[in-house]
Amino acid sequence: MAEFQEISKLSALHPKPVGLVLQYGTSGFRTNAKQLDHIMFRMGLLATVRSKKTKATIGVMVTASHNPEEDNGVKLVDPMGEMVTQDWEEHATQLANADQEDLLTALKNIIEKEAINMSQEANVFVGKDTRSSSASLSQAVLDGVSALGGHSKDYGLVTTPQLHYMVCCQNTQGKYGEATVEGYYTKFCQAFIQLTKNTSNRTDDQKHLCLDGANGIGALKVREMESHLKKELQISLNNDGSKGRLNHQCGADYVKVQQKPPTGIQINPGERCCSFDGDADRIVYYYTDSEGTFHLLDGDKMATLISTFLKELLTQAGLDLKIAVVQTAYANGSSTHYLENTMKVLVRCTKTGVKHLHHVAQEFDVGVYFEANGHGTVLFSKAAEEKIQQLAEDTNVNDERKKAALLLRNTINVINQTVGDAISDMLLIEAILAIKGMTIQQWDTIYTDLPNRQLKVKVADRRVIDTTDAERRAVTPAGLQEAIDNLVKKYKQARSFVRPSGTEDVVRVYAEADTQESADALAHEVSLAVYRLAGGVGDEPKPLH
Ligand code: 16G
Ligand code: MG
Repeated sequence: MAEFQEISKLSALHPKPVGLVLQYGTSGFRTNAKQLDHIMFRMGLLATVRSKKTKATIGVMVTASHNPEEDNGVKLVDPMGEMVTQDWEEHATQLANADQEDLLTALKNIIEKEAINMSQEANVFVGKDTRSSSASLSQAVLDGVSALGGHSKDYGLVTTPQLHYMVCCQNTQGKYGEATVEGYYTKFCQAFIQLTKNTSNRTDDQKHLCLDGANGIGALKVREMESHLKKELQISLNNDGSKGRLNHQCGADYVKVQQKPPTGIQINPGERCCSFDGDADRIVYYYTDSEGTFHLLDGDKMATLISTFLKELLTQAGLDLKIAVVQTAYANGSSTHYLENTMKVLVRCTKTGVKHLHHVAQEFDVGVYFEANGHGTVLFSKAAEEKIQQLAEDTNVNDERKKAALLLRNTINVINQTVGDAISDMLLIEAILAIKGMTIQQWDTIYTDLPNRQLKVKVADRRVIDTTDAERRAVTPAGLQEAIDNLVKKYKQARSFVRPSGTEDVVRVYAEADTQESADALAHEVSLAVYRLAGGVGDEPKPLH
């Protein structure tokens, strides 16, 4: 076939370095940008084939999120804006690792296995972040698409969630919104303005938000969006990319991991601040108090605020819809306790990685999902959306129910349901705080986080650790879980688990307890157990104090 000849010719321009093996990991391929040109070309091919298979538009996003500037990566977006399915992740790995001369065979294998009709039209949307390597890498994706005769649309610089949104808009024939950045701003900002319009006594102080854009794409896009907010949200944008380096001592990951404010930002006591990550699909909030102590409000705090707000509205609206919060093992024990025992909200725990949370959230009428690190959104079932819509239009309901239904409808519209979205999450949180007339300090005191510690342990092969129960228990190596159980028993309100990282060659250790000293000591002792029982390499882990 003609198209295969074209591939042979073009793939020679995007050769695979001999011996390089990469895996489609938790969020796609990610490594030093210099190693990715062939991967991009091949993902262009794969996205085209996936488009033919699903008879829908597929997205390809070039980004390495919170990684350093010199890295890059790529992830595929499925028709409804969700992450590509697991079996196609395997196809991606196969195609990426085929030797240059075996590429056609690998591609044909996928086509055959998936029974693809190659005469079907294909359509691929491509987006990229602000990394200097992203321009040529996204061109390689486009080359891959055209090598197979697919149509492509290059959105250029967009956030990851914006690309997810475009794909969903396109495949729902505009029902989700218009597939342009302008359409994105209009949809989400209009909903925000509707939500906050009856909170007229907001002062300029309350409307003010300090934002750390991680020197990345999120900053650029917030600047573009600002006029749509009609001063109802006044953002002072820091780390906007004009000076600092991407993700360098700033951004959501830095703030969460370091538990301190980013550099390049002047924070006044009590001021509400937030940080995006490098592709704007993660957000965390924070403030410093009058004593200069830093307070982080992470994904768990956001999930709690959002689910409380939604549960109250559902009650006021008299709608019997099933709401749940989906978390991972990293969720602070206090948040889970508060949600289950005070809020009486159903909580489900699942494996790390957005796609797992997204999947579980789909089981409920209203599924609020957040990772502690700030990845998350809310999903509404079709039935839930319809019920809310009907109530909002019903002329025979009392004012309280009506008001709640209208707020719920606008809440749905301010949320990017395709994937966690820092911009949309920010608008949602800002709207809730405005409606509730709540300060960030008041939000923070809903519950108090248990002190916790995360550590990494280097082992010869992290795959020796196998986990179960949403990564909360280790099945192998033998004796490890028993050792952890015995260590946990020594401390109050303690919990600990270990899991192999999906993005780094390490084993991650998490511990929480009633005091920071206990959490630190427990994390260290568990690290030692991992080192001894799971083939630690290098020096033995040292105590933190
Ligand atoms: C990826 C995931 C993130 C997860 C992290 C865990 C997506 C879009 N991103 O960044 O959700 O928290 O991996 O990393 O799914 P780890 O396996 O190294 O701990
Ligand atoms: Mg990200």
